Amino acid sequence: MVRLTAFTFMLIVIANQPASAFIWTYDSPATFGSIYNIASTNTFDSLPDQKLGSHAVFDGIFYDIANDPIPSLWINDIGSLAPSPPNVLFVEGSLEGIFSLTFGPGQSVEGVGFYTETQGWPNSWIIHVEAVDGSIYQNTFSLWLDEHRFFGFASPSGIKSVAIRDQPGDDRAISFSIDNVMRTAVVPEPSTLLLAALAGLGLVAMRVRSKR
Ligand SMILES: [Ca+2]
Repeated sequence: MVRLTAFTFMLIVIANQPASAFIWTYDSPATFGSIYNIASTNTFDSLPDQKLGSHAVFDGIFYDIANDPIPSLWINDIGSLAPSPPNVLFVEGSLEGIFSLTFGPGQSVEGVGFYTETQGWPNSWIIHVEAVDGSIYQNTFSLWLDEHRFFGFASPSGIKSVAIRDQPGDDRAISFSIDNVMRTAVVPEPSTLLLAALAGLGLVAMRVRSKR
């Protein structure tokens, strides 16, 4: 009965929210992959070992480390226990560094998912996700040495960015890898679509005027 009441309450809360004000989270890649139409999955395994610097783009995903004096992204085989060995995208940053996944200016995806994995030592991080409609999901997570965990996020309005930074207080720099990055199609944000539509209307108006 208590459970039913809680469920009913939850339904009422959901019913009162705008339909798009959500970020759904998934901890199983199988579930995530069965719900969403996955357009690309990057295992990083076909890429040679290399240092990428503070910015890289793969499969329409922009990987970046900001606010960091010595940022580095690497493709390497440091993740021996990675979900798809040998290679991972390894993120090496300082305490202040913020690692992010975005999809280009004015672009979003319905869903994005990936594994995180530790290298070297256990640590804690803050993960921060923003949707196009302004919804925010934020949480902390910890991983043991060589443990990996899947994170999937989706929003009807579109996921705009996923950022990971160090959890203050544990005095350890961001140092982790990500692997098997899945995403749905990259689409322009609604505001971008509106601007494009307005620009299109403007062109039509100009053509009509020039014909007169
Ligand atoms: Ca891999």
